Amino acid sequence: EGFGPQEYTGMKMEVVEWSPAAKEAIEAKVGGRKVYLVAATLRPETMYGQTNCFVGPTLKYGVFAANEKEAYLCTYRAARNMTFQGIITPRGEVNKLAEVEGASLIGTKIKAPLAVNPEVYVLPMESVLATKGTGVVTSVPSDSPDDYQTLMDLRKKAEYYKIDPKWAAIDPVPVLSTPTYGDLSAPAIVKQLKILSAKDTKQLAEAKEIAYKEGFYNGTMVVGEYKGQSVQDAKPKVRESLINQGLAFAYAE
Ligand code: A2H
Repeated sequence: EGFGPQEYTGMKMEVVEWSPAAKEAIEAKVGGRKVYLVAATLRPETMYGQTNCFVGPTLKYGVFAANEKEAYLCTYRAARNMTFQGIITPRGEVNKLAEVEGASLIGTKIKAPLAVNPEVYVLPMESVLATKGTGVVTSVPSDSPDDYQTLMDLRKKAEYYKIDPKWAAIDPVPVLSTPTYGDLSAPAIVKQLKILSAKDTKQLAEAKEIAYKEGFYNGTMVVGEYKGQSVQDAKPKVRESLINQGLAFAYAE
């Protein structure tokens, strides 16, 4: 990190059904456009295993016109960056149609491109940074220790987090297998490091490092079009295919 630009994949997750609060804040203002939550990920090959999507409950999000037909929900900062990358036109001009706080988005149902579970819900994650990516994080608890532990915390304290348990009901889905950790590496590493809460940030950083290296260098896909291929080979192919199908775009920062 910090050495040149980070090449994300911007996953377009179309809204299927707004939460009541988001509907109130957004629906009448988008001029009939389809709205997509845009999640920035470094692991496009894991999109088969999305089980939900995270927003920062206290962060501010906007809905930005991408063109006549589509609008993207993300932070203002990300939308502005997108205008300089030709993702949103014209260059440097941000057209904000609506704004909403992350907390209001919780419970919104969205499409999860490529995923074994084609529709998933928006949930809160306290550690989402306003200064990175789009402020929207797609959740893959099979391979991301942060996503896994946050999902477990939400399940344990659904009432405290004000979520309907059914929004957090999808279990981790095997995406890739590694010799050391099997096909659900994040849960295995979280257990090995005795992580108990998403607030164990130091151990989670270590878990993230282990999961990333193990998956990238020793992982084999167990699902999808590139099943049986190495993660290293599959990663750029999955990314290109998502972009060619209009389900994602390249986003750098
Ligand atoms: B990754 P880097 Cl399966 N705040 O996607 C906090 N985290 C954010 C974020 C934000 N504003 N925006 C993106 N991210 C997450 C998948 C994934 C990711 C897997 C495994 C590891 C992993 C599914 N979540 O990231 O600091 C996103 O989660 C570990 C590197 O720019 C994004 O990729 O390196 C990653 O952090 C980008 O982090």
